[in-house]
Amino acid sequence: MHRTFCTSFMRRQQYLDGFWQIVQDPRDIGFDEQWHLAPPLGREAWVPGAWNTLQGWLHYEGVAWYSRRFAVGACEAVRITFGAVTQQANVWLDGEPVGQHYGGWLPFALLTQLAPGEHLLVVRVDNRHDMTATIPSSHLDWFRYGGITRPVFVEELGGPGHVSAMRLLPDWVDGRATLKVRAELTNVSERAIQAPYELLLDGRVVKAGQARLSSGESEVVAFALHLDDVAPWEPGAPRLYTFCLRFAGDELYERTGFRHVSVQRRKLLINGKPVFIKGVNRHEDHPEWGPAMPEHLMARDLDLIQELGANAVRGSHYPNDPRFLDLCDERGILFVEEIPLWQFTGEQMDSNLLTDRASAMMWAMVARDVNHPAVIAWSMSNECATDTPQVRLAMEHLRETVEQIDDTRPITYASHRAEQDICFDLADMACVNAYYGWYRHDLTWGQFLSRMSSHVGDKPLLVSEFGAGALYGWRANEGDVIWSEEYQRKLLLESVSLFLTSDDCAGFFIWQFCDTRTDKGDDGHRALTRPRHMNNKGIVDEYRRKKLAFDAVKALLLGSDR
Ligand code: ADA
Repeated sequence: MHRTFCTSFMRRQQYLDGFWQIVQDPRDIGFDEQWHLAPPLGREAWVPGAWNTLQGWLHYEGVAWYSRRFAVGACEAVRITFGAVTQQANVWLDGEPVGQHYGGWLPFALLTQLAPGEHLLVVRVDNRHDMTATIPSSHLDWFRYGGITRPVFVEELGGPGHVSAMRLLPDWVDGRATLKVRAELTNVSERAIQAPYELLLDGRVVKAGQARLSSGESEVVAFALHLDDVAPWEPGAPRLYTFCLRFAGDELYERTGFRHVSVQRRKLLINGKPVFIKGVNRHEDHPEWGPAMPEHLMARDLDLIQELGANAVRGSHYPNDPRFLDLCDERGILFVEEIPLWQFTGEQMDSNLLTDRASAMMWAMVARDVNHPAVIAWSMSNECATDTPQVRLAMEHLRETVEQIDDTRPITYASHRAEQDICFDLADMACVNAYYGWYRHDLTWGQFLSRMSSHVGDKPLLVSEFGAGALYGWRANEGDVIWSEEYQRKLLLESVSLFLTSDDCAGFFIWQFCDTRTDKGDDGHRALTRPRHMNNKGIVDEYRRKKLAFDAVKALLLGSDR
């Protein structure tokens, strides 16, 4: 998969970045007309990309077919990884179905045999949203992008072995590094094999074993290690280690760092030291690129986030591009990662399909990102009806799902149900979204925090969203003029100052880092509170131009000893 480091020197790797053919299928006739054999001619679209950034396609929601040719050389097997297709993907190779996947921000991989030479790859993408079967639903405050939004990656495997997955679960206990490893080894050849595998750290073998596999068979190897001479990963000193697993003609590199995340008496601790979260919420969004931002723009966002004096990002509201997480690992930025279960009601969640889809997303997200030291917590949902038994049941499933893979990180969700919430016992830290001074004026922030703090007891309490809309360049010298940069600055200064000094608060995430495109909403209603069809609560605008609040919050954060 596409990372900031090379994942294998033994495989021949190519990205299918570039222009693909794309054609709309608004009546969804492509299946019947067998477009998978050769879709009709359409136009060119850049992959990775969202089709909404094509001229004339901004609001297209429906089915579209992508196609392109690519070539491979002689090899035992070919692995094709899609970083993300938003939302439903069906894939054909040379007219044959090879796979399908649901879920817009998570990867899927296909393993196949291909003759040397050119092949036709066809992908049907469906980004329709509704209120009963899709996650997210059609009720949203961000944009319903569609397309092949993350890189497509082709790897030629020499075989006979293949390291098809490797999960590293790092921890730092009593000053020593521990690592749980779970790897999947596959035989991609047509004969049985018996071969050694080895795990290397900086060229040194730290674990070795044997696997015996019949043709096409996979085996999971799992073991735990203690490692000496290893330094911890810390926000100010993010030491990373790269592990290589080799098996029968294949290798896979993964990177991790060792640290222990815990919660204790209202505090979040990393390696036993309390850390106060000074964070921003960030959508993956840019006017020209949509969610498919190139890596240098991700890095530039982090430059700004670090300049602000922040130490954390909430990847609201979906699994982020793995390269963004790699950059966070490298820079020591903490990250809270979430599945796109956004504002679902109890009635909606009373559905096996949605609960299963949410659990599958949770599983895939944790499995994909468990190795990132920057990820310090998993978030199960945002602003769902956590005051209802149906959502509680779904949250119980989600928590169990995480625990099957990872027992080292706090689990949380963002609540806007305040004292009516009945799920806080399922969270290791309590995250609350509230917009005092913007949507609500019935309490002060101090009153709200002290109420919530008694409600959640000993758990760390984080304000996972707060903020105010400001239109870049809209200035008002006097009075509380909403939408002005001054009003946003005032609101953020007051709330951040309080959070930085309150014993009730373990941290905060400003809503939001940058202005983002948003959905027109039910009957166009949301657009009435979203000038420019944007969520304007960014402290920088969509082109990352700083609003007044940026420097003001920066001065506060840099001057704080928290
Ligand atoms: C909610 C939601 C965010 C955004 C925000 C807002 O809290 O979680 O996604 O919609 O409100 O701007 O109103």
